Amino acid sequence: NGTHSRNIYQHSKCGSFTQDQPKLYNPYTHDGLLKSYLKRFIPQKHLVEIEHDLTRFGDAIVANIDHMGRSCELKQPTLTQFDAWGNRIDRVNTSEEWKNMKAIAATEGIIAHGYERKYDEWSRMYQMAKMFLFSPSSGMYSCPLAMVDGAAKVLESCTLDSTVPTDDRLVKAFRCLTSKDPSEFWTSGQWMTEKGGGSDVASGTDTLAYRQDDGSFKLQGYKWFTSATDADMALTLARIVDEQGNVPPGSTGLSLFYLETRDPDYQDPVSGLNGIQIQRLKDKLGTRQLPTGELLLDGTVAHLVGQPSSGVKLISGMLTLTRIHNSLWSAASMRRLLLLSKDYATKRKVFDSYLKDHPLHVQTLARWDMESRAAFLLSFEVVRLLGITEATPSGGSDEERDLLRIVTPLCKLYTAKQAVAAASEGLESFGGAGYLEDTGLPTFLRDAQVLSIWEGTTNVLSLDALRAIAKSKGQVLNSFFAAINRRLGDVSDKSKGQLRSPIAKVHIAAGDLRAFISQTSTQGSDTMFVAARDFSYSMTRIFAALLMLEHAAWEYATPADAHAAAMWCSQDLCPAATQFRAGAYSTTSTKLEYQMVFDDLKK
Ligand code: UCC
Ligand code: FAD
Repeated sequence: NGTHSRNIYQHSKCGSFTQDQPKLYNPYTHDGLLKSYLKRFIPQKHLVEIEHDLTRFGDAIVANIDHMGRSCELKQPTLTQFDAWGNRIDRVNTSEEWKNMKAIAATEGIIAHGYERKYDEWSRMYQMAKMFLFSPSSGMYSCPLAMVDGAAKVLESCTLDSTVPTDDRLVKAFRCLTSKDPSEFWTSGQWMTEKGGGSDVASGTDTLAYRQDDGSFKLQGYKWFTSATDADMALTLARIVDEQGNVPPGSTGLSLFYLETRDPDYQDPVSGLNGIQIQRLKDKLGTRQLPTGELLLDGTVAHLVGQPSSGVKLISGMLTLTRIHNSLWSAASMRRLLLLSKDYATKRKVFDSYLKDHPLHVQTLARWDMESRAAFLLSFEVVRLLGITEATPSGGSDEERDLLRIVTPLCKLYTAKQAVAAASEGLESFGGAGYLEDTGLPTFLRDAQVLSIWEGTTNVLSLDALRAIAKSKGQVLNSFFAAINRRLGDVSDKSKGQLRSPIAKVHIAAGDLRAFISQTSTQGSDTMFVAARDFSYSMTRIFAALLMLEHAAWEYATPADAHAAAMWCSQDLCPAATQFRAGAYSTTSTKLEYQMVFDDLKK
């Protein structure tokens, strides 16, 4: 009674138990959703080749790349501003592993596949599937790659536009951004944020552009957040000063510029930089693998892209791509941590059973799984639409283009929030181990938090969804509801009555959303602005419900797919209508909310 047959606590012995750690499996072959999704959409003639490549790449991730990604977190970038003799050199020091990520990205064609379009409209799906596998193991290298993709998209559009004169520099930059040759491959920055504003770029930007005799410009300004400060080039915004010294104000006063950070024609003889000083690197909660800096532009030579005064509109093309990548990262990090947690549930024993045999733990994982499926399906739907608009002769139908425009901000804002919640749940699923730095797990939570901030915050993207609706005079909404109705009908036909109840819930939610829109439209635009976030959540949940049901109605779907869809549809799919009925957007409520929030600041 209470005696031990042998003393295991002796001298240096610390007990005989050690916990088996979670194992990373091939993230392609072990992600049933990704595999089945690609099988559902990609024609067999392409699928064989694509699957082969993704399986090989998944193996490489397990064998090497994931460890390199972890090293990027452990060997964070530093800035050396001065040399021993007092010269300003502004050198960003990055690890070998970080540099190797660039080479891997090039060789694997992680950007190139999207532009070579070898697999027609499915090229984007292939490219983004690779990105999906790479992201959580890339040591945040997927951030510069997202900006590479965004910049390539803008430059491709500009160089294809016959109304804009072809600029050889832009053609060369596009070639480098989409190259598979590591010695030629370039990364790009996206410098939009200044001290005065990251959301309200129009008010925040005071960088000035002075025209030079050779047609180029010199920039003077201060860029407050620049990720991947080691980039080869950047797209940035500035205001062109006219001959009288006048500076155009507002959004339409902004023009888009292209610059090379180390342009051979304009290099500082000591730092090698093109009129740029790196003032400091940001000390951040997460994304610590990534050098994010503050840049002083002092005579940086840059070249106008497109027409003057159309900077915001042009850079929106970049935002579309980076927002898609943000969604993809959200979904990928959710799925990756979940895969680790699933494995851990088979290894960790508590109260005499493995975690996998505790139904409450399984339910926790299943709810997280459901969220990750929705995030995945939303992200890949946007990718699918992007591929159609880029690589089909018609450029897609009006409905497909409208959906791409509206679902991009919705998907980014919703999946980012899901990723933060999932990362928190994910860490908890490992108990105390999830909180320990040397497990590598806390990185998931730290890095997830940025997803809802950069590339447009949740509120700003909710307002972008309203912008898309207003700009199209409501047409994108018509397309949205038309797609919901028609595609739900297809699901109903295919599923032969099996998904009747969740389908009915989506129809009801879509009806509630329509009613909400017509009721608020009679109350003026203020109501819609206050409701913007709930409205965006409603559209997203309804659209994700459609996607989950479509996947569940596919001929090779599993009962788990149907169950996940039913689980998703049993939540409040239209919180805007629920809140509206509760009076949440009334003037009285808005005034009281103001008091709730700010009364404490009164003396
Ligand atoms: O955070 C950043 C980089 C982080 C690192 C990269 C991570 C990548 C993901 C990685 C995953 C691992 S870069 C900074 C990101 N910044 C933002 O996202 C800015 C947030 N603010 C906004 O989005 C605002 O809504 C603005 C700046 C776009 C709004 O500006 P304005 O001045 O109010 O704009 P307007 O006047 O409404 O729009 C100007 C024009 C209009 O076209 P026209 O001239 O034809 O009427 C708009 O319709 O731009 C058009 N436009 C758009 N077009 C505006 N937004 C869009 C859009 N989203 N799509 C298409
Ligand atoms: P603010 O605009 O001041 O927002 C503050 C709050 O106000 C937010 O909660 C926002 O949702 C809310 N808000 C704003 N407007 C409204 C509104 N109209 N209605 C309701 N609510 C509103 N930028 C770049 O250009 N390039 C980069 O490479 C880059 N890298 C970054 C890297 C990191 C790690 C981080 C954290 C940021 C980076 N950014 C970069 C900046 C980022 O894009 C901005 O921080 C972001 O867009 C938000 O802008 P802000 O910081 O000015 O916040």
